[in-house]
Amino acid sequence: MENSSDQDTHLPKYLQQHDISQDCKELLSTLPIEKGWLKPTMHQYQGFWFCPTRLHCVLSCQKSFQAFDTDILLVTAPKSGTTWLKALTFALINRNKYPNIHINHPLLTTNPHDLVPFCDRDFVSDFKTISHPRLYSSHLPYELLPKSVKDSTCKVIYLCRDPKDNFVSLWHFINKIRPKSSIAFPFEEAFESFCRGVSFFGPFWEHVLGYWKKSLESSEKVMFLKYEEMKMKPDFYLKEIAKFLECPFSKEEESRGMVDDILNLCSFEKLSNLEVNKIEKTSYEIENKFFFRLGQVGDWKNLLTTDMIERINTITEKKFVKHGLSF
Ligand code: PAP
Repeated sequence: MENSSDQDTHLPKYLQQHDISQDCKELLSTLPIEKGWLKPTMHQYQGFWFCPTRLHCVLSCQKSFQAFDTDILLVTAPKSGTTWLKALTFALINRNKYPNIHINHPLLTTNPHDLVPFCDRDFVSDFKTISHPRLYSSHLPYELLPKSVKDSTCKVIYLCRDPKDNFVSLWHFINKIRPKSSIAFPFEEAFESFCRGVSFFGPFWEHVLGYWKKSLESSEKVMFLKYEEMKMKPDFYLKEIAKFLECPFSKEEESRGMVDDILNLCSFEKLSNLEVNKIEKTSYEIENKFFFRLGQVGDWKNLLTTDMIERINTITEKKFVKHGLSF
């Protein structure tokens, strides 16, 4: 078996540990620590869990990222539908720029993750060249967003997903990107970790609640969406997103079939079958195909035991019901 630094070189670059700043290393040594899903450790910073490399990026984002009032920020807990939301919003706000959606649209040749960067990971390199209004994303909990994001009038769209599907999707994804030589995190152990809140940017429930509460308080700032509802009524929600971003579809656009065109372009079936998403990698070296698995609601029924379902449902009810939120 290889040691952990040998395994590091088989991970995407952004998960390799040698670039972590001295400040971050010092901070890491003071934080609560748990066994990681992918890397040996995860660390709890201001109530949320991170692997060391991402915490390094999060700290520099918090320190230096400057939001503009016109920015659009897409936020998800990992595996809640980030790729889909990125595609939809990119296509929506650029619909005048690329009217010929079936022929020369960037989504036909570029993975949504390379069109919409993460401010908590990529901003140092990419954010100077991004055109306005800037569209970018984050997995950060509301509490940890850079101050300028909270203070500005920029718009935040949050997409969440049933924690059971979120866990199952995360489990599959981690196993795909894990170096082949590394020891897998056993399913039961991963479930245990997830339920105790120890998952990327978790606790999952606190992540969701932060944005849910903010959306109730300030609905012009934060739009709160559920993956399951979007799957059921995608046209309704795409139009709602357009209204939220103050670029509603005109009657003429609707009658031209613009809403359906965008939904078709961004559908799981279309995106997952594009050459770019079958054989290429993102700029941060993850195979694009790993972001497309099933794209359905309810796959948890195939993996979770009755006890697991009861456990996770109980946590969800306990945490969410008193805030008027349910799945
Ligand atoms: P990320 O947070 O790491 O970027 P994210 O896109 O949220 O990943 O997670 C991928 C999930 O979204 C996968 O779910 P699954 O494992 O349950 O299948 C993936 O299949 C699903 N997904 C990707 N693209 C789409 C799409 N266009 N429509 C619906 N679901 C999608």
